[in-house]
Amino acid sequence: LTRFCSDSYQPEQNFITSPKSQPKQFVENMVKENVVKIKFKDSYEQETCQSNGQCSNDEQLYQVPDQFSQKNPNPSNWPGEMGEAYLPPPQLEEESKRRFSENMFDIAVSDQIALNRAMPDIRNEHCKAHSRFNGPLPTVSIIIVFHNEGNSTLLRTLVSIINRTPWKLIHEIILLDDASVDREYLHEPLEKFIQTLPVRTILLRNEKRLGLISSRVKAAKIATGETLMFLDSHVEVLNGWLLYLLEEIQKDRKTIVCPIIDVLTWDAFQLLQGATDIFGTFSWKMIFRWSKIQGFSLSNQALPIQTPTMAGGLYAIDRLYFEELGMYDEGIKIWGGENLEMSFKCWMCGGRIIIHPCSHVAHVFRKETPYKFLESESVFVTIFKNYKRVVLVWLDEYKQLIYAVNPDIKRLDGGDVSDRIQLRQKLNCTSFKDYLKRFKLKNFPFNHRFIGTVSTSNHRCLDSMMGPDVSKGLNTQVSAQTCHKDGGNQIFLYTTTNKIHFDELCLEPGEGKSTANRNIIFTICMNDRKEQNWEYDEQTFQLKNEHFKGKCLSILGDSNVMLIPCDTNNPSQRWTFNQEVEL
Ligand code: LR7
Ligand code: MN
Repeated sequence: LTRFCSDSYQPEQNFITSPKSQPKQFVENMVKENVVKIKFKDSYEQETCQSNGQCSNDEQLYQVPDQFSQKNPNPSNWPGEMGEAYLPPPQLEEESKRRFSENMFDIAVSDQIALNRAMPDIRNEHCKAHSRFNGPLPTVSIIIVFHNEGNSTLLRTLVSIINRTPWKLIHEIILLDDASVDREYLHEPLEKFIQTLPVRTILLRNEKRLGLISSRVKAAKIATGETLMFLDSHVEVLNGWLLYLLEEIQKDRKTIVCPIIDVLTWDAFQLLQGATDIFGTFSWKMIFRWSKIQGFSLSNQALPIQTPTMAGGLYAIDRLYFEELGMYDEGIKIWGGENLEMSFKCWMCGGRIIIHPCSHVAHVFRKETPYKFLESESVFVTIFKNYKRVVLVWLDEYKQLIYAVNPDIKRLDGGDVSDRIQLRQKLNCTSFKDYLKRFKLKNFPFNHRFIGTVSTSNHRCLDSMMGPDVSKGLNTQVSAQTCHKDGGNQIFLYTTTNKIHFDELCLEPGEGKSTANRNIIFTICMNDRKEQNWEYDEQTFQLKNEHFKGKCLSILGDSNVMLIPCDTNNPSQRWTFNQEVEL
């Protein structure tokens, strides 16, 4: 067995790992003069060591460090150790409430948790069996952009990186302060803090706020590592996280690799394991979504999973490949949609995106966004303009569907995208349809029969009555409303396999006694589920359920959409599809 020596860098004797203290005070006590903004890796060099204590400078071997070999682990009763929940005790409640809105997570709780708290090794057995890597693996520039980040959350991000990553792989860490306001601890204390890190760390500041996207581009332009690793500024990386990611890039440089995103709760900083049987998709409203893999098997849990889209915050990419792909569209302001731009671009132009189930990074999920976007417009306007750019450049004819469902995206002007269209031409990319064909995304079929409103002869339209988060619409009832001609929730899609979709959900009769009429609800679409299949009778205009023979889709009363016995005389069973989107 080999493991990393901690002789040259002893976390236990150093403030980085020092416990419960208030980080700000802490840093000031521990670090003396000399404010420099760049710390070059010099005297500290991690080495691989034999269990007999003999160290070798084997450049080729990387091993997932065994965190329990730490000489002096923190007492197990310290707050948050092993990712346990820590809720504010009575004496902390006041501070906890008062400061909550600074970050929209409980910074008072975070401050009580050691920067080097131990975390469980949540890798599965298949991953644990793969813990030695023969290199050389590419080096990495870790890029962390932050705006008004909490102190202890940012420092814990850094300490977790130092404690759980072979330093020889870290070419540098680039921190970019995106014009944070009134946060003294992000100035001198942070500058002093990074001096103590055993890897080269660069701290840059934006004079004016650029937003996450332009900031990442700015950082990437000065990065010199072979790969880039983007992280949010409130994460804790877990054992082995980076090795699995870099190995995939080593195998194929046109690969974007994402870790599993585990959850740190905003109230208790508790570690909750992220699902490993999921992939990314996106909704008709251009919102990133997770989807479960059907029939996921245990045997392949150490193998990466291809994902059509990524969440965007945490991923590794070859630095020159990032450049080849045109980095990000800097017309995208603050953030939003950039993850889809990167996803479409990568897949449509010869690359691939994977999630590695062995790589775990825990991310603090906030209660809500604590900061403003642009002064001049609302968050939604900024985000929809961003989406508009992505739609114009990448979605081809499918943009009509997005526009129909979200007229704001159609209406808003995202600015000039000609340089991004040129990029797409230069990269020689395939069509959006080919991308859909490859993944067979259920909500974006490529050979469907119809997209538009579905109305009865008495001018009532099917309506989903859904908010922006379609997943919240699962198991809710389908409604009938006056046809309003504004698209949105009245846009449905009818497939060649007789399913009626709203986005990723399908219409299906809900539970009920066999004799009773059933409400129609939204459920997860499943190929072989006959209850979801509706045969359209072009003579009678009825929609006949394939499972419940002799029953038809109908409106009862004003707005109840129900399954009732078919009756050709009933005008509420006579449906018309009004094609509104031509694909
Ligand atoms: O103006 C800004 N400048 C910044 O530097 C606004 C934000 N930021 C920083 C901020 O400090 C943070 O480090 O940008 C990062 C992301 O902002 P968050 O943490 O407020 O938002 P989020 O966690 O919801 O971010 C997710 O969605 C964004 C929009 O597309 C980005 O893609 C983020 O990178 C993304 N984060 C993740 O994917 C982590 C996992 C969450 C999920 C799913
Ligand atoms: Mn975040």
